[in-house]
Amino acid sequence: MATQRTLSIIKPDAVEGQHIGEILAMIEKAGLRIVEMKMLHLTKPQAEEFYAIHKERPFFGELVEFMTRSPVVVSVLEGEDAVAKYRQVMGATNPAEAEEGTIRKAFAKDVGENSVHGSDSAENAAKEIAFFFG
Ligand code: D4T
Repeated sequence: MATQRTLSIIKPDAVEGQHIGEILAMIEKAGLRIVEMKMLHLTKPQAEEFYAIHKERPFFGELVEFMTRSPVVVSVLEGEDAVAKYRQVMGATNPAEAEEGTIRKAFAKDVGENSVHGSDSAENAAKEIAFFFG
């Protein structure tokens, strides 16, 4: 597998819970390199655009409200097979199904407030990185 880049978001619940440092440590321990990073407070239009693929889903309104509740930490991670590797580090979308040792097992409350986002393909990673970092 070649070197890839993926986009990570540490979501409002994890920032509010003061888990930024622990999550970044888990990312680095997995062998992923943080090559860009910033903290920002998403606006409603930004959150709606980022999650546009989910706009017909029943949870869309809640998702946008949650993602704009307080600041997030956005970063670009680089490494061998980074997209799949970071999704392993994150754990399942529903923390009740997340494996021991994953970020969501450690910090996430439920499927809505699930602490982190990671791109789900190399193609989406490129789009999401461009969305935040140009
Ligand atoms: P993200 O996109 O945040 O990395 O999450 P996943 O890739 O793991 O999960 P997803 O695309 O299926 O969901 C996107 C986003 O919507 C929230 N969500 C999801 C929710 O609030 N209720 C739900 O029932 C589902 C399925 C959580 C993540």
